[in-house]
Order: sequence, then C-alpha cells, then structure tokens
Amino acid sequence: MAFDYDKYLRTDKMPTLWCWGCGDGIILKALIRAIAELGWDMDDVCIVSGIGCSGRLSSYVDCNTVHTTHGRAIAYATGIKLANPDKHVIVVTGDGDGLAIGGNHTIHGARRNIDLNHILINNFIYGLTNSQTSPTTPRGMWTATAQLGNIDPSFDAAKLAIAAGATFVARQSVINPDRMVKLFTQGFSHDGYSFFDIFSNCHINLGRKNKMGQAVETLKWIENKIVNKAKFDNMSDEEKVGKFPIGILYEDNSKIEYTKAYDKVIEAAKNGSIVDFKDIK
Ligand SMILES: Cc1ncc(C[n+]2csc(CCOP(=O)(O)OP(=O)(O)O)c2C)c(N)n1
Repeated sequence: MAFDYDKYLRTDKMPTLWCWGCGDGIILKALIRAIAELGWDMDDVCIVSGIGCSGRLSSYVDCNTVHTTHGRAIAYATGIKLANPDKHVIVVTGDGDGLAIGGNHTIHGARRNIDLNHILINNFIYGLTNSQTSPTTPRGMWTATAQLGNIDPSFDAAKLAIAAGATFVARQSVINPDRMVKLFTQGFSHDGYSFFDIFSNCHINLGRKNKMGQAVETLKWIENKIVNKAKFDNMSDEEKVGKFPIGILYEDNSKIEYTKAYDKVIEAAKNGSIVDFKDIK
C-alpha cells in the first residue's frame, strides 16, 4: 500500500513554495517516513527551522512547529528541548542558516551534546535570497556576491560538527532517499546531538546561474561529489579532493546528553547542594 504522506502533512499548505524539482521535498518526505518508522506520536514531535527555503520545511509538517529567525533555530530548539526533554526535537537549517549566521549556535549545540536532530539542508548557496555565497559554496562558482568566482575555501559541515562535539554525524544526499530515511531513523534514535549534512539540489539559484543545466544535471553534480564512507576511507588523499563521504561518519554513545546533565543541576538546586560530576562525561 502506498505510504500515506497526507496523514503527516498540512495539506492546506500544499503545494509547497519550493521550486519544481527542488531536493527539499525529498528531504521532507524522508523526514516524515523516518518519524513514521519510529512510530512517534506527532504531538511529541517539534520541528524548529530557521529562515531560508530550508526553513519552510517546518510549515508543512502537521506537528508542533516553530519557524524561527535566521540563524537562531538551534537556540530556540535548545530551549524547547530543555523545557520538554521527553519530546523529539528536529531542527532544519540551510547551509547559510546553520553555518554562517547560525554557525555559532551549531557549534555550541554540538558541544553541549543536547539531544537535537539537526538536519542541515546543504544546497551550497543562499537559495531563498538569490545566490549569495554560503560557507559551503565551492571555490570558483559564480554567486551574487562573488560574480567573478568565489575565492573562499568551503567548510566540511560534518567535520565541523564532529570537531565541535556532536555524537552522531552523518551525510547523505537527495539522490538516495531510502538511505536518508535509514540514517534519519538511526540518528533520531541516538541520545545526543545528531547532525545530518544533507546535500540538496538548488538548480535554480546555484545550477542555472552556473550554467549547469536543469535539476538532473545539478543532481549529477552532487552524485559526482559523494562516495560511500567505506570506499572513501580507502582512497588516496589526491582522490579525496572534492569528494565527500556519505553514511554514518561518526558515532559516540559514551557522552552524557545535555538535558540529563541539566537534571543534575535541577536536583542539586532542589537539595541545596552542588552538581555531582562523577557521572558527567
Ligand atoms: C538576520 C537576517 N539576515 C538576513 C536575512 C535574509 N536571509 C533570509 S534567508 C537567507 C539565506 C538563506 O540561505 P540558506 O540558509 O543557505 O538556506 P536556503 O534558502 O538555501 O535553504 C538570508 C540571508 C534574514 N532573514 N535575517
């Protein structure tokens, strides 16, 4: 039987505001499928997003949603999770939203290892505002703010998340929706900061302006960048240039999750004592 997406969508908000062929719709569907697979009650789910094409995603899902300000989704989500530690909080940002203006919040969310599921929709450009350079825009591309070609080196968002302290870090692209569902299911079940670097196609504000062709060509451009982690690990440094491993890149279940550490603060406040650090790792 076909999967009933309408059960999870705000159908009155359809069609979406995304351009035809945009990868963000694939991520929306994968997200819903993962929630369904986990059997989560939609009343227990909160999706928090920033501003951007990616930020629109929260408006389309029929659960608790907050469409926040540009770059600040992690800050809102941190408050929501601390006040409701038993609820499932999913954060959706763009690459500009989550790595430029909001890069600081991403770093500190990861550092705290708070149980947020951060989906960074990485389309390599500021999509909504018509093609400004983002922290993941590859060198050499035309952007509205680098019309002679982008000279900035680009970020590997997954490496940043690992270095900052995230305890589940994965990458996938819209080319592999089934694997994306599996990754979301695994990462959403992880107790700690789960970070997903999801490559998506912006064939309008990145592809068309760089004369890459239509959506399919932009998807092929993404396909050419990604390599399964097992294969990537065996490649030479030379072969790795411009390539990104996909799959689960890092997992650590030994660190305390932030709301559990915060429980100790609450306990100490109630007892008139101080936090006992022996179980905080
Ligand atoms: C404080 C603030 N600065 C700038 C903007 C304008 N703005 C809205 S979305 C956006 C960038 C969106 O790019 P990205 O985060 O990569 O998301 P995408 O649209 O590509 O999904 C900008 C600069 C804003 N809304 N608020």
